[in-house]
Amino acid sequence: MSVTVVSHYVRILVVLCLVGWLPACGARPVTTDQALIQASHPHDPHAFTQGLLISDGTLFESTGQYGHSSVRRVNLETGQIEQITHLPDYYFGEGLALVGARLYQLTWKAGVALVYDRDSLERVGRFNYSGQGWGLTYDGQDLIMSNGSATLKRIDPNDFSVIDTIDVREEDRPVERLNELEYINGEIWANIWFADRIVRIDPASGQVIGSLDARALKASLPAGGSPDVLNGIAWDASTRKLYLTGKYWPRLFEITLVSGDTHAAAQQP
Ligand SMILES: [Ca+2]
Repeated sequence: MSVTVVSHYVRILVVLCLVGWLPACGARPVTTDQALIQASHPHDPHAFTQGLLISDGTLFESTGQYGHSSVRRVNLETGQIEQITHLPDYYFGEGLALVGARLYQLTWKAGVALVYDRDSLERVGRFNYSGQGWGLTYDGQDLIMSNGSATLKRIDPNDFSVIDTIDVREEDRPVERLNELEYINGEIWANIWFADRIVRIDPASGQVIGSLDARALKASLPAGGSPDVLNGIAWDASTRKLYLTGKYWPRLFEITLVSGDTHAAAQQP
């Protein structure tokens, strides 16, 4: 191969890398934003939060642990539980998503997705799935489900069949331990289990396009209790407000992002 031809191919590879068509070239540094607290609200410190979402200004939450799992409707401002359905002791509640008037709740290793009426929280159906169920969200067409690995599944909400998978990578490395999920403005946001960190994922490529350092939130919790890891992202599409909490956290935080290179803990008194 002549030098001219090699040079030609190198130029093509560089162009493909620049437009992101070659995954192996996608090792671009990911910008990490910080969480700036705008407000905080009471949150049940006994709730082992596994799923969180907001619809019409109301918080819906799934909690885990055998014997303590539930799905609940919660007042966003006061943290008061307005309605609750307890799960049988053999279910460990996990991710939660809303599709129309139906709530879908995963049950970790049981392989059962429970379906509830959104208003009454009465069970109206169930589906089976294979493997573990961790986080769940809805993009307006498909459910998106995590299982603790670096691979998300696209799920048909009509029969819970797997439509497709999304391999999540950050700078060419798989991102393991993807947990609670939220679909926000065309992106999938995912808690990383035990990292107090959230990654923002491009659903089409699986590439991490940004991240959020949320360690300042746990540090600002009042003393006492036994707060566990960050796990709960809820986006209120009507007010465009973002809420985060964690397992056994006594507060639910409304936050905004402080972009980029601000590495100091960004929080208001
Ligand atoms: Ca969520």
